[in-house]
Amino acid sequence: MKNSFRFSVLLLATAVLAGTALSQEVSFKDPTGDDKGPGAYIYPTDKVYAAGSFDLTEMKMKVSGDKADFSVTIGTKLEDPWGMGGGFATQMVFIFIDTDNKDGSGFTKSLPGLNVAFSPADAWDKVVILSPQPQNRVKSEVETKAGWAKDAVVIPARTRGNGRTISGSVALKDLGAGDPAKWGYQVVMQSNEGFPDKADLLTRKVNEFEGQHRFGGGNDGDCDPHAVDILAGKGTGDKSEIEAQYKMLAFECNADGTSKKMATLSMIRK
Ligand SMILES: [Ca+2]
Ligand SMILES: [Ca+2]
Ligand SMILES: [Ca+2]
Repeated sequence: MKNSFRFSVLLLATAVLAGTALSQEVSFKDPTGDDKGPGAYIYPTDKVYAAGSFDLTEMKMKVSGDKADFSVTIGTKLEDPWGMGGGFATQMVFIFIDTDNKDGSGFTKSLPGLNVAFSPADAWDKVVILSPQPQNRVKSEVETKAGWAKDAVVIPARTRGNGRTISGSVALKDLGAGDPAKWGYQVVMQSNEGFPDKADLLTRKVNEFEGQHRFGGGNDGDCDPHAVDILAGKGTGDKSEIEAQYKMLAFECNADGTSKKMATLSMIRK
């Protein structure tokens, strides 16, 4: 009797310890008003692209047990004007993660349609895609257009928009081993394009001039980052992160629209 009592106390203590170790949150904030890519991007003209729709304000990853719950908050209330069924429609979010912190380990190129690179020190190992498209559609786009990355792409079974927040859960093991608090993160805010260019992964283009469904302020070629908002600096939401973002997304094009200097992203770390 005495022994079995001691055993259950031990068991309880272990469960409490494991509980604290396995429940943790990583979060970053982003300033408002910087949903302009490298500084001059303009939203498409159709009214579905409401002001603030691509203004990242926060990214949270909450680990509980074997799950990682991601939530990304933007500058306005989410709407579903295209009837996607998940409470949002125009946004698409890429959360790149450097899980091993090893210089040169991972990918320095990003996914097709984003037109950004990562520095070798911040090469990414996994990317979580939050899209209003069904998981199978995103998966098949990845297989067709980015087969090289298919084992690194993690897509929640269901991604929902509610209020100003887009959220989705994935299995922690799909992100890798190690301590999520020590990983590097970068968030790229894009727009869900149901009829993408043949090489683009459901992403909306940025052109020189904005159109009904095209961002403006960039280049008609693929030398401009197709990224409307990203994390920068220490990811605290400080106003200085606006300039840091514009600097990180700076790009140069050749006359024919090919890249002279590609925007190169770094990871944000706690
Ligand atoms: Ca922002
Ligand atoms: Ca472009
Ligand atoms: Ca930003």
